[in-house]
Amino acid sequence: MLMALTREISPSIADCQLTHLPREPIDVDRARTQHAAYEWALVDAGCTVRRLHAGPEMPDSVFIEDTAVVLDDLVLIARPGADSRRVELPAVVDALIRALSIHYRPLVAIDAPGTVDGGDVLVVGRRVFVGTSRRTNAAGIDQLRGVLRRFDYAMAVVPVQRSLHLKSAVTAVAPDTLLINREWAPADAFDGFALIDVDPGEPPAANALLVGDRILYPTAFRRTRERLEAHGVQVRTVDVSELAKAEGAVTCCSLVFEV
Ligand code: CIR
Repeated sequence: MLMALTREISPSIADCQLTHLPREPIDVDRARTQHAAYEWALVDAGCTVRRLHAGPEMPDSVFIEDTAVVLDDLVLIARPGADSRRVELPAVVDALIRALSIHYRPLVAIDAPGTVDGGDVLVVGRRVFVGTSRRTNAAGIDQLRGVLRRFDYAMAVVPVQRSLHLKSAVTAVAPDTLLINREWAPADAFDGFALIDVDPGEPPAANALLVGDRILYPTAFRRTRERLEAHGVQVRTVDVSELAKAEGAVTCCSLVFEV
């Protein structure tokens, strides 16, 4: 069974972290409506969705992807690079332990001074790509390397430029195909994969969430969507325009895994 953990939009989302975008007013009701539609798209794709509660002390709570990475053989508890986001961890750990209780996987946590944001960890089969963004530091990457080696995953470090996370620059749209903005992540890091480039007029369009036989994908990137469909990718669009003002996209709003 496919499970998706999501998290409520905090009433304080207006105070979210911002790195590359200017602060703009966020319509919280509209963001919540969009988020609910996103959750329905996950249900449509075959997921059982469990939404965690969020309080005002965690403005970025909806971006649950940054708190953990669920792999087939283990669960990695991340340590977000932004201090304000560490308060998000305990409830996610709790929910993961409960969700995975029958299909046990070891939990491994990144420790201080290491930092890793889940948005910097792209898992494709047994290959794991880790972005060196402002949120993921060398100590975090060293810890990850040790852990992944123990579990027999191949790990590669990818420098990220001008984007918040690795997965703002590249994501998987099929088991052997990646969607990429080569200006933000170097294409030669991904040997063996077919690459689809984002449309040059849509730099933030590389973030797609692959769930089963389709991707969830922002309505905003019409031209890149045409490219994806021309390559045979089945696209289910979701409007995430309010969450985009908080520098979020589609992968960041869920943790999707088999239970
Ligand atoms: C942050 O800066 O942490 C949030 N405002 C946005 C996080 C988006 N997460 C992601 O792309 N994985």
